[in-house]
Amino acid sequence: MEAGLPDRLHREPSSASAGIVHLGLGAFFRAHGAVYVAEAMEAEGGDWGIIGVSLQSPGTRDRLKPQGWAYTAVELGPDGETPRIVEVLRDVLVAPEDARAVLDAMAAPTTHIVSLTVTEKGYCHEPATGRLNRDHPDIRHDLRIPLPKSAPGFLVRALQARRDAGHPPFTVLCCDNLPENGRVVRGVVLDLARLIDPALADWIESEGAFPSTMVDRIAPATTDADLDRLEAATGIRDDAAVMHEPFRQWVIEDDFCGPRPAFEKVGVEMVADVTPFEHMKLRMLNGTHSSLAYLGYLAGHETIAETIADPVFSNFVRRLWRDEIIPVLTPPPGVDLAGYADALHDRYANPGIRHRTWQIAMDGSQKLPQRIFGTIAEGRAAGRDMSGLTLAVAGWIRYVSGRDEKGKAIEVKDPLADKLAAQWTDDPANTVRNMLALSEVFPAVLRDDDGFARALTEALAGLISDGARASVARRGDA
Ligand code: CS2
Repeated sequence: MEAGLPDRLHREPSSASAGIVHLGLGAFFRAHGAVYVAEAMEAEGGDWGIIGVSLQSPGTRDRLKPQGWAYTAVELGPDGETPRIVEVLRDVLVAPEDARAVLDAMAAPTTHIVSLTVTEKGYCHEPATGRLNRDHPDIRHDLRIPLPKSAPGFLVRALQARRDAGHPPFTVLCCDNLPENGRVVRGVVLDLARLIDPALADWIESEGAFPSTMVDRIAPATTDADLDRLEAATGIRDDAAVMHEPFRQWVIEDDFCGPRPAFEKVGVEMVADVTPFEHMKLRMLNGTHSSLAYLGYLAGHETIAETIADPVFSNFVRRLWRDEIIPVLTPPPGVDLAGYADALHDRYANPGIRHRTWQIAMDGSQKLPQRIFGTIAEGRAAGRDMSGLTLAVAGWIRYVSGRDEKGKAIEVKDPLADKLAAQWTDDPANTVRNMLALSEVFPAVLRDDDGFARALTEALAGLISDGARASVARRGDA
C-alpha cells in the first residue's frame, strides 16, 4: 500500500469554509482544477474549500457523501499507478433536487469564485456563433422561473441575488474546452441577464470578471476495472475515484474581481492573454483527439492508445500537426509547437490510459467548430491542402449517421443526434450539402465554400467505398 494512504475512505466532513462553488462536478474537474486548488491551499492556506454542484444527477454526491467528500485521484503513468487522496470538497449539492441551496451557496459573501466544467453544450450557446440560444428549453425555463436549470441561469440568478444583497460579484472561472471560454460565458450571461433585467446586465458588465482559461489533463471515465485495481493495490474501495494522466496544464488570465487561491505557487500559468494557449490546445490536442476518435472508432479501435499504436494513424496524426494545424497557428510565447506535438503523441500512446474513442466522439456538433472547423477555414483561406482534417469531418458525418462500416448501430451521443442522423442519404454529395446547411454547426465561411463541399464529398465517398483505415492510410502517405 502507498505510504500515507488510509486503508479506507470514511471521513468527517471538514468545517473549513468554502470560497469556491464549482458547477459540473465531473471527473475532469476532480482530476484537474480541484487538485490545483488543494495544492494552493497546502502552499498558502486560505478558505478555498469547494462546494461542488451536480447539475443533473445525484450519483457523484451519493458516492462522495459516505467518504466525507474525500476521493482518490489516480495518476496513470506508462509504468504504473499513483493514487493520492484529495480533500478539498466541502459539500456536494444536486441542482435538480434543491436549486435554492445552490443559489444560496453561490450568493454567499464567502464565495469568491464560481468555476465551471459543464461541457461545451452546458453553455446553451450556438457553437457556430457563440451567442445564447434563446430557444434552448432550459433557457426558456430559466427566463420564466427564478429557480434555474441551466448553468447560465444559475450564474445570472446568483449574481442578481448578490447585487440585491449589496455583495460584489464572484469571478466566473470557465474551465471548459471552448476558445476564449471566459468571453463565451460572459456573452451568454450578459445575453440572459439582459433579457431578465437590463440593469443587472449593466452591473455584471461593469463589476464582474470572466477570465479565460486553458485547461489540460486527459481524464478518461472511470471503469469498474479501475476501481477494482485501485482496491487491490491499496485496500481502498473508493467508488468516486478519478483516473488521470501525469501531465497537467492550467493557464489562467489574471483577471479576478475578488481574491483567488495562490495558483501561481502550484504551477498554474497566470498570463495576460490566454488566447494563443487555448488555440494551441484546442486545435492540436482536442482537434486530433476528435479526428482519431471518429476515424479510429470506424476502423474498429476502442481507445486512443490503441488507435495511435496503429502506424497508419500515428503517421496520419503527425501529418495533421505538421501540414495542417501548426502552419495556421500562432504559438504562445516561448512554446515550440513541433515539440508540443511530439509530447502529445507520447501522451496519446500512454498504455495506462484507456480513453475510449466512443467517449471522445460524444457531442461532436458542440466540439468540432472550435477544434477543427476554424483550422480548416484558415488553412483554406491561405490556399493550403486541408484534406486530412477534411477526412476527419467526413469521419464525423459517417459516425453520426448512426451506422458503422459493418452496418452495426453506433450509440451516438450528441444534443443534435437525431437531426444529424437525418441528414444522411445514399448520395455523399447530398449528405454533405445537407450537413453544410446546418448553420448552428458550420461557420458561414465553410458553408459558402464550394471547394470545401467538393473535398468533403470526395472524402466521404472514399470512406464509404474503402473504409476508414484505408482512407487514413492514403492521407498519411500522400
Ligand atoms: C477530449 C477531452 O473528451 C474529449 O473530447 O478531447 O476531454 C480531452 O481529453 C481533454 O480536453 C484533455 O485536456
